[in-house]
Amino acid sequence: MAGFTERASARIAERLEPLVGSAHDAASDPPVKSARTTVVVGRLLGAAFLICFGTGVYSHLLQDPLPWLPMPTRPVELYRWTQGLHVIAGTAAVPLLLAKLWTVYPRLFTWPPVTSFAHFLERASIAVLVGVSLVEVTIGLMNLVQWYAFPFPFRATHFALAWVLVGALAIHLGVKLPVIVRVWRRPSGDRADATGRFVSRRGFLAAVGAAAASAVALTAGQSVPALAPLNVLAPRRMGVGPQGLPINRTAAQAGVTETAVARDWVLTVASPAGSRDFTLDDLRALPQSEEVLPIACVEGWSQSATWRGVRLVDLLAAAEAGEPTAPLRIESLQERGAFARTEMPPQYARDPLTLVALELNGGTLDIDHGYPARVIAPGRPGVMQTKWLRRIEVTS
Ligand SMILES: Nc1nc2c(c(=O)[nH]1)N[C@H]1C(S)=C(S)[C@@H](COP(=O)(O)O)O[C@H]1N2
Ligand SMILES: [Mo]
Repeated sequence: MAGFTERASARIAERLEPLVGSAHDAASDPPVKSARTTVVVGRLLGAAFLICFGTGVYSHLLQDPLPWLPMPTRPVELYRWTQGLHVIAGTAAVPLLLAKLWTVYPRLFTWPPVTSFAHFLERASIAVLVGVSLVEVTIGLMNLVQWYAFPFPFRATHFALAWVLVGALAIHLGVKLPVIVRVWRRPSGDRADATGRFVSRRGFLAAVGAAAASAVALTAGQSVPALAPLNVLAPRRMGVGPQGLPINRTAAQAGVTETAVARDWVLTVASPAGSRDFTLDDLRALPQSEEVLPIACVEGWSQSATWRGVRLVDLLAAAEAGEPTAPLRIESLQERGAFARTEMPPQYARDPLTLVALELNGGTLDIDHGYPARVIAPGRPGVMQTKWLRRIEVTS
């Protein structure tokens, strides 16, 4: 099998070579900018982008579910892992992308710009790849620090560009296959450049690796407990916030400081069978359950916490709302904003771990964590864990 793959790629490489023109590992290239360096950095960057793509698609499927593709509620930390990985790989991609561009940038401005149709395809795919990659990592980083200084919606744009990036990456890999295959087969080794200066390829790769590792080490602590002490760059710190848990949007930012503590607050549970209002005392009088579940924010930070409250299935039963078979509509006291309303697919509503939480880490929910009541469900993105509940509707 390995022999076959090797022969096939060698054959493709042979065929493509005349189309692509001279490969750029000419002897005059300094080793630090040799094809080998570019390919090695490219491999890592490609891996980082593919991790980002896979975990990104997963995140979008959770946030915009397809009716025929039910997403899993377990393991409870699954989204914590996938989204933590997404942000870690995206962070590592920044130094890798800069290094990759540095090794090739003189070639980006060669003249004449286009010599053949194959060359045109190659150059067009590279232009798209470079442009889209830079935009993707830039708006991704800006989203981490919640700096929305661009005039387009983040999530839809980040997602659409990801598909463009993966398409351009596939074309790029096809076109560059001869160089990639050649590098794969030839033994490595440093050599001095034409001017006699010795620029070490290994040294360069070590520096790039160290930059990527530091970027990850100084931020990954927002989701990886063991690295928490090193987290000096990420905006959220593990354990820092009311009740030892970070906050994404405060009650003041959501405009609920008065409605959340109003004396006449009730949680309405509605269904085709009718509707029932629960006061906070009513909710406290129902059987209480305690679960350890994470908040896993799309922006990369995540943390486990102990939640206590009414199982959603018990609440629906108390309201005689029946077994959920369609998405629940969940509304917050918050009036504006994308998270004021969310939908919960039925498998989460039926999961016994899903709570209408009234307490967090042993105390009454802090107002910034969603007092009087919030949703907490296993395996879901933080954005769907609606705070300051007002109404839950079972649809059919
Ligand atoms: N009503 C409402 N609920 C919300 C939000 C919000 O802005 N409004 N933010 C969500 C996001 S993005 C996250 S990560 C979690 C954070 O929960 P915490 O602030 O209790 O840690 O709450 C979610 N619930
Ligand atoms: Mo979030």
